[in-house]
Amino acid sequence: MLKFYYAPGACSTASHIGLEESGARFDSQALSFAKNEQKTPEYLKINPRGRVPALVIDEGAIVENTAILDYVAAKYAPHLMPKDPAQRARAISLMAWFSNTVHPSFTHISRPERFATDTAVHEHLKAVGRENFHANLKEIDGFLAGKQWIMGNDFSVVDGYALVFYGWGKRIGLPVADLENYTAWKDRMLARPAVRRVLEREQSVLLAA
Ligand SMILES: N[C@@H](CCC(=O)N[C@@H](CS)C(=O)NCC(=O)O)C(=O)O
Repeated sequence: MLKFYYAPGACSTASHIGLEESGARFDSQALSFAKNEQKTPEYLKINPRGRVPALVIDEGAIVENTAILDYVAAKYAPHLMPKDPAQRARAISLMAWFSNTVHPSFTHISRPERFATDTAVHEHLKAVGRENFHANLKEIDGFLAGKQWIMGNDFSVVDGYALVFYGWGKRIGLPVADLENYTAWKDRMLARPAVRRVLEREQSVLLAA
């Protein structure tokens, strides 16, 4: 049985949605960041970096959303990743950008101490992070223009990843409703039963008015 570790509202929602959409059977365990449960000796054996998500399979633990999502699609639900090699490369490219650029722009807002020990510059880092994160949301909005799903006509694991950032934007009070393509797509996401199950389990801000 697969075991999935996540924290409600964290980037692990991406893998959570991929798993739920895949139809695979999995056990899940929510970790509380408020209680620092991602740093317990038990969890550090699973992911020594002390981060979520982690998916434990027979062969050991897989960490990083991009890897978990590719694995889940390959093993349980091939329709959740594009088959065409060029489209598949674009899907991985987008997830890599989410992980290496979009997510860290938000981390500057939520954890400025990771980027500078001088507390005097933390407010500045947060302000720059906010601008960069908002610019990234606008880029995603542009990317979704004229599309049903982020890769085009077919829903994929990349969609679940993109939903994380809309929720974070809403959480910090960015004017996400002004992002017309992203907002219309978010509504399509919320109409998917598997996505709703995950958001309800995580008590997501996306379900709040
Ligand atoms: N690139 C990684 C990022 C993992 C990550 O940074 N997760 C955050 C939650 S969004 C975390 O576990 N933070 C806990 C901490 O920093 O203590 C991925 O996509 O899986």
